Amino acid sequence: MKIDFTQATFVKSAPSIKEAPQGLFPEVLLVGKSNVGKSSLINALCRKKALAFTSSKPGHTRLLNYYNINDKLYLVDAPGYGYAKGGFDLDKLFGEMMNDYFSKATRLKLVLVLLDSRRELSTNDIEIINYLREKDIKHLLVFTKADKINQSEKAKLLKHLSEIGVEKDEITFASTLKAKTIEELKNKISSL
Ligand SMILES: Nc1nc2c(ncn2[C@@H]2O[C@H](COP(=O)(O)OP(=O)(O)OP(=O)(O)O)[C@@H](O)[C@H]2O)c(=O)[nH]1
Ligand SMILES: [Mg+2]
Repeated sequence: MKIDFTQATFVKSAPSIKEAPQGLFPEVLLVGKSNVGKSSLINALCRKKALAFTSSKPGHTRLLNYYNINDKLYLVDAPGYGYAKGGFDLDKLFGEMMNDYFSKATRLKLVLVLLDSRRELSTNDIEIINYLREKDIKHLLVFTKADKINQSEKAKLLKHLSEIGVEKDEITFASTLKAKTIEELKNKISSL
């Protein structure tokens, strides 16, 4: 199935899955550490500059944001984790919101786990990947900001991933600056 990602509209921001839109379409959820590039990736996929709100400061997205893609699927932008400031604990929000989400989102088809190409996986990242594996939820590890690493850094990362048992077809690299990587990701999403 070919999905036209440029036909994208914002549907709503939900403080919890209770307020999510009626489950008309299959859902693809994006999760990842705050500032990893979730909202930017949505904009790149949809070729829109400001469909999803991005920020250079972490902790921006605090709601589940639903985007309707071509009346074929919802992309769901989740708050990031790994960031606490000013009495606001993003990890707590993420944990509670996601527990609820995973138990109720019956149309969830795929989780994109975003990881920064330049950083090692955090404990949070590994916990989420293990959780998805245990629950048998289809997922793809998307290494973001791939424009910031060179070939030898990429090779090193791939070696590390293979050592910790991550399979090649579980991984994709993405950069908002490299259209080819965005096309590849679209094809992977469409084929699922
Ligand atoms: N060089 C480069 N920068 C990127 C890329 N993707 C995102 N960024 C930058 O990373 C920063 C964070 O991006 P966001 O998309 O707001 O990150 P987020 O994961 O939605 O963050 P939260 O909503 O806080 O969880 C912004 O300054 C983006 O411009 C990329 O592929 N390459
Ligand atoms: Mg965001």
